[in-house]
Amino acid sequence: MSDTVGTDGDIPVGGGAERGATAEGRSEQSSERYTFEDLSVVMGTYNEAEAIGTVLSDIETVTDGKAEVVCVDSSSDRTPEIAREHGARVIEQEPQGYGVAVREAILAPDRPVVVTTDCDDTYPMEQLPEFLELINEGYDVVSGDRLYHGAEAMPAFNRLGNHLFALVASVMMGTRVHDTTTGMRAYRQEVLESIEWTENTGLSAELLIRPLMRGYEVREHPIDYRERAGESKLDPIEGGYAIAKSIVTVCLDERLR
Ligand SMILES: Nc1nc2c(ncn2[C@@H]2O[C@H](COP(=O)(O)OP(=O)(O)OP(=O)(O)O)[C@@H](O)[C@H]2O)c(=O)[nH]1
Ligand SMILES: [Mg+2]
Repeated sequence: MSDTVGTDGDIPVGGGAERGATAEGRSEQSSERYTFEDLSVVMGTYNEAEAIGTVLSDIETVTDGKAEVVCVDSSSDRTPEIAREHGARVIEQEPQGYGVAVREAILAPDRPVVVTTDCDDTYPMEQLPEFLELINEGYDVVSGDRLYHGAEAMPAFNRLGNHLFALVASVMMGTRVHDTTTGMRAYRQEVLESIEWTENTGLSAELLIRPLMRGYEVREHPIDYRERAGESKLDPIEGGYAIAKSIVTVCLDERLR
Protein backbone atom coordinates (compact mmCIF):
# COMPACT_ATOMS: atom_id res chain seq x y z
CA MET A 1 0.00 0.00 0.00
CA SER A 2 1.43 3.38 -0.86
CA ASP A 3 2.00 5.93 1.89
CA THR A 4 -0.29 8.77 2.65
CA VAL A 5 0.82 12.08 4.08
CA GLY A 6 -1.14 13.91 6.72
CA THR A 7 -1.01 17.66 7.17
CA ASP A 8 -3.34 19.00 9.85
CA GLY A 9 -5.50 16.00 9.14
CA ASP A 10 -5.65 16.78 5.43
CA ILE A 11 -4.66 13.75 3.48
CA PRO A 12 -3.67 13.86 -0.17
CA VAL A 13 -4.54 10.47 -1.57
CA GLY A 14 -3.84 11.06 -5.25
CA GLY A 15 -3.32 7.80 -7.10
CA GLY A 16 0.25 8.43 -8.13
CA ALA A 17 0.08 11.46 -10.38
CA GLU A 18 2.45 14.23 -9.32
CA ARG A 19 0.78 17.45 -8.23
CA GLY A 20 0.28 19.51 -11.36
CA ALA A 21 0.64 16.47 -13.59
CA THR A 22 -2.06 15.90 -16.16
CA ALA A 23 -4.38 13.02 -15.34
CA GLU A 24 -6.38 11.30 -18.02
CA GLY A 25 -9.10 13.53 -19.36
CA ARG A 26 -8.06 16.41 -17.16
CA SER A 27 -7.31 19.83 -18.52
CA GLU A 28 -4.20 21.70 -17.43
CA GLN A 29 -4.60 23.59 -14.19
CA SER A 30 -5.25 27.25 -14.75
CA SER A 31 -4.31 30.05 -12.42
CA GLU A 32 -7.95 31.10 -12.23
CA ARG A 33 -9.32 31.23 -8.68
CA TYR A 34 -12.86 30.06 -8.27
CA THR A 35 -15.36 31.98 -6.14
CA PHE A 36 -18.79 30.99 -4.84
CA GLU A 37 -20.20 32.23 -8.16
CA ASP A 38 -18.44 29.26 -9.77
CA LEU A 39 -19.94 26.79 -7.31
CA SER A 40 -23.00 24.55 -7.49
CA VAL A 41 -24.16 22.69 -4.40
CA VAL A 42 -26.19 19.65 -5.45
CA MET A 43 -28.17 17.00 -3.61
CA GLY A 44 -30.78 14.31 -3.90
CA THR A 45 -33.86 15.16 -1.82
CA TYR A 46 -36.41 12.60 -0.73
CA ASN A 47 -38.91 13.73 1.91
CA GLU A 48 -36.46 15.99 3.74
CA ALA A 49 -38.93 18.74 4.77
CA GLU A 50 -37.57 18.62 8.31
CA ALA A 51 -34.01 19.44 7.25
CA ILE A 52 -34.03 21.21 3.89
CA GLY A 53 -34.80 24.71 5.21
CA THR A 54 -31.76 24.63 7.49
CA VAL A 55 -29.46 23.12 4.84
CA LEU A 56 -30.40 25.69 2.19
CA SER A 57 -30.27 28.64 4.63
CA ASP A 58 -26.79 27.54 5.71
CA ILE A 59 -25.61 27.41 2.08
CA GLU A 60 -27.13 30.84 1.41
CA THR A 61 -25.45 32.36 4.47
CA VAL A 62 -22.04 30.79 3.93
CA THR A 63 -21.83 31.60 0.20
CA ASP A 64 -23.56 34.98 0.47
CA GLY A 65 -26.32 33.66 -1.81
CA LYS A 66 -23.82 33.21 -4.66
CA ALA A 67 -23.72 29.42 -4.99
CA GLU A 68 -26.27 27.76 -7.25
CA VAL A 69 -28.29 25.00 -5.54
CA VAL A 70 -29.68 22.01 -7.44
CA CYS A 71 -32.08 19.51 -5.82
CA VAL A 72 -33.04 16.33 -7.64
CA ASP A 73 -36.27 15.65 -5.83
CA SER A 74 -38.46 12.57 -5.40
CA SER A 75 -40.51 13.78 -2.43
CA SER A 76 -44.17 13.53 -1.60
CA ASP A 77 -43.88 16.12 1.21
CA ARG A 78 -43.18 19.89 1.10
CA THR A 79 -39.45 19.48 0.33
CA PRO A 80 -39.60 20.83 -3.28
CA GLU A 81 -41.72 23.84 -2.28
CA ILE A 82 -39.26 24.76 0.45
CA ALA A 83 -36.38 24.29 -2.01
CA ARG A 84 -38.00 26.67 -4.52
CA GLU A 85 -38.73 29.23 -1.79
CA HIS A 86 -34.98 29.25 -1.16
CA GLY A 87 -34.24 29.84 -4.85
CA ALA A 88 -32.99 26.32 -5.57
CA ARG A 89 -33.36 24.71 -8.98
CA VAL A 90 -35.56 21.63 -8.51
CA ILE A 91 -35.41 18.70 -10.93
CA GLU A 92 -38.20 16.20 -10.38
CA GLN A 93 -37.47 12.48 -10.57
CA GLU A 94 -39.32 9.29 -9.59
CA PRO A 95 -37.73 7.76 -6.47
CA GLN A 96 -35.08 5.32 -7.77
CA GLY A 97 -32.43 5.44 -5.07
CA TYR A 98 -29.56 7.66 -3.94
CA GLY A 99 -27.23 7.21 -6.88
CA VAL A 100 -29.81 7.74 -9.60
CA ALA A 101 -30.73 11.07 -7.99
CA VAL A 102 -27.17 12.19 -7.25
CA ARG A 103 -25.91 11.24 -10.73
CA GLU A 104 -28.53 13.52 -12.27
CA ALA A 105 -27.66 16.22 -9.72
CA ILE A 106 -23.89 16.22 -10.37
CA LEU A 107 -24.34 16.40 -14.14
CA ALA A 108 -26.91 19.22 -14.05
CA PRO A 109 -24.73 22.29 -13.28
CA ASP A 110 -22.80 24.37 -15.81
CA ARG A 111 -20.54 25.75 -13.11
CA PRO A 112 -16.90 24.55 -12.86
CA VAL A 113 -16.99 23.41 -9.22
CA VAL A 114 -19.66 21.04 -7.91
CA VAL A 115 -20.20 20.17 -4.24
CA THR A 116 -22.45 17.29 -3.17
CA THR A 117 -24.21 17.07 0.16
CA ASP A 118 -27.07 15.16 1.78
CA CYS A 119 -30.19 17.15 2.53
CA ASP A 120 -30.42 15.90 6.13
CA ASP A 121 -28.40 18.54 8.02
CA THR A 122 -25.58 16.08 8.80
CA TYR A 123 -22.91 17.90 6.76
CA PRO A 124 -21.21 21.18 7.77
CA MET A 125 -22.04 23.75 5.11
CA GLU A 126 -19.90 26.18 7.11
CA GLN A 127 -16.88 24.23 5.79
CA LEU A 128 -17.75 25.01 2.13
CA PRO A 129 -15.08 27.74 1.95
CA GLU A 130 -12.41 25.16 2.93
CA PHE A 131 -13.54 22.85 0.11
CA LEU A 132 -13.41 25.67 -2.44
CA GLU A 133 -9.97 26.70 -1.20
CA LEU A 134 -8.61 23.16 -1.69
CA ILE A 135 -10.01 23.07 -5.24
CA ASN A 136 -8.26 26.41 -5.79
CA GLU A 137 -5.04 24.83 -4.52
CA GLY A 138 -5.29 22.39 -7.42
CA TYR A 139 -7.16 19.35 -6.14
CA ASP A 140 -9.64 17.72 -8.49
CA VAL A 141 -11.69 16.06 -5.75
CA VAL A 142 -11.93 17.08 -2.07
CA SER A 143 -13.62 14.40 0.01
CA GLY A 144 -15.09 15.18 3.44
CA ASP A 145 -13.76 12.66 5.98
CA ARG A 146 -16.36 12.18 8.71
CA LEU A 147 -14.40 9.53 10.58
CA TYR A 148 -11.35 11.72 11.28
CA HIS A 149 -13.09 13.47 14.20
CA GLY A 150 -14.75 10.24 15.35
CA ALA A 151 -18.26 10.69 13.85
CA GLU A 152 -19.93 10.33 17.26
CA ALA A 153 -23.27 11.29 15.69
CA MET A 154 -23.17 8.28 13.36
CA PRO A 155 -24.89 5.05 14.49
CA ALA A 156 -22.18 2.62 15.72
CA PHE A 157 -23.07 -0.01 13.12
CA ASN A 158 -22.70 2.49 10.27
CA ARG A 159 -19.41 3.74 11.74
CA LEU A 160 -17.99 0.23 11.83
CA GLY A 161 -19.23 -0.41 8.30
CA ASN A 162 -17.62 2.78 7.05
CA HIS A 163 -14.25 1.85 8.61
CA LEU A 164 -14.47 -1.55 6.92
CA PHE A 165 -15.43 -0.07 3.52
CA ALA A 166 -12.44 2.26 3.73
CA LEU A 167 -10.14 -0.62 4.61
CA VAL A 168 -11.34 -2.82 1.75
CA ALA A 169 -11.17 0.05 -0.76
CA SER A 170 -7.68 1.00 0.47
CA VAL A 171 -6.35 -2.55 0.01
CA MET A 172 -7.94 -2.91 -3.41
CA MET A 173 -6.68 0.49 -4.63
CA GLY A 174 -3.27 0.38 -2.96
CA THR A 175 -3.91 3.86 -1.53
CA ARG A 176 -5.13 4.59 1.99
CA VAL A 177 -8.51 6.29 2.15
CA HIS A 178 -10.53 6.84 5.31
CA ASP A 179 -14.16 7.55 4.35
CA THR A 180 -15.48 6.15 1.08
CA THR A 181 -19.21 6.85 1.54
CA THR A 182 -19.22 10.47 2.61
CA GLY A 183 -21.91 12.60 1.01
CA MET A 184 -19.91 15.85 1.11
CA ARG A 185 -17.32 16.34 -1.62
CA ALA A 186 -16.16 19.02 -4.02
CA TYR A 187 -15.29 18.10 -7.62
CA ARG A 188 -13.99 19.91 -10.64
CA GLN A 189 -16.90 19.61 -13.05
CA GLU A 190 -14.67 18.17 -15.79
CA VAL A 191 -13.89 15.14 -13.59
CA LEU A 192 -17.60 14.41 -13.20
CA GLU A 193 -18.16 14.73 -16.93
CA SER A 194 -15.20 12.63 -18.03
CA ILE A 195 -16.17 9.44 -16.18
CA GLU A 196 -19.14 7.12 -16.71
CA TRP A 197 -20.94 6.49 -13.39
CA THR A 198 -22.59 3.12 -12.94
CA GLU A 199 -23.52 2.65 -9.25
CA ASN A 200 -26.67 3.49 -7.30
CA THR A 201 -26.40 3.03 -3.50
CA GLY A 202 -22.62 2.75 -3.99
CA LEU A 203 -22.30 5.92 -6.08
CA SER A 204 -20.55 7.83 -3.31
CA ALA A 205 -17.77 5.22 -3.14
CA GLU A 206 -17.55 5.15 -6.93
CA LEU A 207 -17.19 8.94 -7.03
CA LEU A 208 -14.05 8.61 -4.88
CA ILE A 209 -12.56 5.41 -6.30
CA ARG A 210 -12.69 6.04 -10.07
CA PRO A 211 -11.04 9.50 -10.00
CA LEU A 212 -8.40 8.25 -7.58
CA MET A 213 -7.53 5.19 -9.66
CA ARG A 214 -7.31 7.35 -12.81
CA GLY A 215 -4.66 9.58 -11.30
CA TYR A 216 -6.71 12.63 -10.45
CA GLU A 217 -5.59 14.65 -7.44
CA VAL A 218 -7.82 13.59 -4.58
CA ARG A 219 -7.68 14.87 -1.02
CA GLU A 220 -9.55 13.86 2.09
CA HIS A 221 -10.45 16.74 4.38
CA PRO A 222 -11.74 16.26 7.96
CA ILE A 223 -15.31 17.42 8.51
CA ASP A 224 -17.71 17.62 11.41
CA TYR A 225 -20.73 15.38 11.22
CA ARG A 226 -24.08 16.00 12.92
CA GLU A 227 -26.99 13.80 13.80
CA ARG A 228 -29.52 13.38 11.02
CA ALA A 229 -32.74 15.42 10.99
CA GLY A 230 -35.62 13.33 9.63
CA GLU A 231 -35.71 9.68 8.63
CA SER A 232 -32.86 7.82 6.95
CA LYS A 233 -33.50 6.59 3.40
CA LEU A 234 -30.84 3.91 3.70
CA ASP A 235 -31.37 0.44 5.12
CA PRO A 236 -28.03 -0.29 6.85
CA ILE A 237 -27.88 -4.01 5.96
CA GLU A 238 -29.20 -3.87 2.39
CA GLY A 239 -27.39 -0.59 1.72
CA GLY A 240 -24.18 -1.86 3.30
CA TYR A 241 -24.20 -4.93 1.10
CA ALA A 242 -24.82 -2.83 -2.02
CA ILE A 243 -21.96 -0.47 -1.10
CA ALA A 244 -19.51 -3.34 -0.44
CA LYS A 245 -20.43 -4.85 -3.80
CA SER A 246 -19.93 -1.50 -5.55
CA ILE A 247 -16.49 -1.04 -3.98
CA VAL A 248 -15.29 -4.44 -5.18
CA THR A 249 -16.88 -4.08 -8.65
CA VAL A 250 -15.57 -0.57 -9.25
CA CYS A 251 -12.04 -1.31 -8.00
CA LEU A 252 -11.77 -4.41 -10.23
CA ASP A 253 -13.27 -2.53 -13.17
CA GLU A 254 -10.69 0.26 -12.79
CA ARG A 255 -7.82 -2.23 -12.43
CA LEU A 256 -8.87 -4.00 -15.62
CA ARG A 257 -9.38 -0.94 -17.81
N1 LIG B 1 -34.27 12.21 -5.20
C1 LIG B 1 -33.92 11.20 -4.37
N2 LIG B 1 -33.12 11.45 -3.30
C2 LIG B 1 -32.78 10.41 -2.50
C3 LIG B 1 -33.21 9.08 -2.75
N3 LIG B 1 -32.69 8.30 -1.78
C4 LIG B 1 -31.99 9.10 -0.95
N4 LIG B 1 -32.05 10.38 -1.38
C5 LIG B 1 -31.43 11.56 -0.78
O1 LIG B 1 -30.04 11.33 -0.75
C6 LIG B 1 -29.46 11.83 0.45
C7 LIG B 1 -28.80 10.68 1.18
O2 LIG B 1 -29.75 9.81 1.75
P1 LIG B 1 -29.67 9.46 3.30
O3 LIG B 1 -30.97 8.91 3.76
O4 LIG B 1 -29.16 10.66 4.03
O5 LIG B 1 -28.61 8.28 3.28
P2 LIG B 1 -27.36 8.11 4.22
O6 LIG B 1 -26.67 9.41 4.40
O7 LIG B 1 -26.61 6.98 3.68
O8 LIG B 1 -28.05 7.68 5.57
P3 LIG B 1 -28.03 8.50 6.97
O9 LIG B 1 -26.68 8.23 7.54
O10 LIG B 1 -29.14 7.89 7.75
O11 LIG B 1 -28.25 9.95 6.67
C8 LIG B 1 -30.59 12.48 1.23
O12 LIG B 1 -30.59 13.87 0.98
C9 LIG B 1 -31.84 11.81 0.67
O13 LIG B 1 -32.99 12.64 0.74
C10 LIG B 1 -34.06 8.86 -3.90
O14 LIG B 1 -34.49 7.74 -4.20
N5 LIG B 1 -34.37 9.94 -4.67
MG1 LIG C 1 -27.42 11.21 5.07
